[in-house]
Amino acid sequence: MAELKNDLILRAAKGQSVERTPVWLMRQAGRILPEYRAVRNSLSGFKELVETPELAAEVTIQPVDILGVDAAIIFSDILVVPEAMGLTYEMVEKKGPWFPKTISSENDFANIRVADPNELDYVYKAIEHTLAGLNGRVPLIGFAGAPFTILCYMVEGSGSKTFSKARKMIFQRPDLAHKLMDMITETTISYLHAQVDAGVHMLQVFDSWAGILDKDLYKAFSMPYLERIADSLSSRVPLTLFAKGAHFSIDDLASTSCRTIGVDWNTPPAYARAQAGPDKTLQGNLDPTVLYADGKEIAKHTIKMLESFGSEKHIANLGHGVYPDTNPDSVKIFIDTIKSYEHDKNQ
Ligand code: 1CP
Repeated sequence: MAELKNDLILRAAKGQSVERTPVWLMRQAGRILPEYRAVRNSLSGFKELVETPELAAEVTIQPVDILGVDAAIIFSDILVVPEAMGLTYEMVEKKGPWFPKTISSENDFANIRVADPNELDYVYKAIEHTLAGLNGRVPLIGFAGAPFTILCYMVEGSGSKTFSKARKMIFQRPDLAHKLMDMITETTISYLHAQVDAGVHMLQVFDSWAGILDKDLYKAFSMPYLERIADSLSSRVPLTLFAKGAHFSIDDLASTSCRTIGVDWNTPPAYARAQAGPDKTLQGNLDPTVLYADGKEIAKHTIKMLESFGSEKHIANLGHGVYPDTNPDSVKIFIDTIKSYEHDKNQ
């Protein structure tokens, strides 16, 4: 594999010193770039792009070329895991994912299985193509959804503001919720190992719906599975846990073997650091809507963020994925402000 020319993000994740803070954006591949839409519009839909390794690699590399980020994230979706387990999804234009079959009772388990990681071969091929195209310019991040967030989609069948069917299962059939998350966890662990085998340099686990639980439920229904994933993978590559909305569980996340904890924009950096302790790297956390402001304002908020996190053990990012109608020039201001910022290391 090509030697990395820019390994800032890996050093920051490991807690080593860096010349400047590294930066990337959640959901940077796709969404905001006209170059992405050109590729996407030439195809039958989202799934064709995800399942065509050459094209997935092309859109993975676009933000590195166009925006100048310090890492690429493989173009895929967290929903490929439930699909490999037996629940196929459809990506409905302008609406989002939809699962014709869901899990609501014991009987529905007949439709699913722990997936053979080879079923996701197209992802590993996309990783190999991406690494060849990157040629060591920046590291490549692999990812998966957290078992709890995947359960939300498998039970609910689509996006939701409340995921009340998933929460209902936790109270009515906690045994089924655990059985399902056990299967998701096993699938996810072998899937992430296969991504590392294919060459990704680091991993992120997205628990996008963590914030619909409280601390006790999160500890009982998400943490054990995140722990298993972190324990199995973090000796191979640095692993980031991003539990959106779960500021109340940063201390629990910090007790796992992950290297980095993602911080959403609602959580003050000083609070996150106090909860996480001194060892972990923190990632985040600019409010994505700041990127709708004018350039001066974007730079001001970005510098405030950099100063709040400090010069070490920080990977700059937004507090959640970049919104689709964000102007790429504004993203560029965010990135360039970070790249040109010099921390006062005497403070
Ligand atoms: O092409 C299209 O127009 C479809 C839009 C799209 C894209 C570009 C979806 C549908 N998924 C993706 C790619 C994707 N998804 C990436 C890789 C590239 C990137 O954008 O950088 C990643 C990392 C994801 C992860 C993902 N998918 C998450 C976790 C991160 C987060 O934003 O919280 C979640 C929750 C999903 C589910 C999903 N996929 C797509 C949509 C619209 C949704 C959300 C559905 C909902 O509202 O519940």
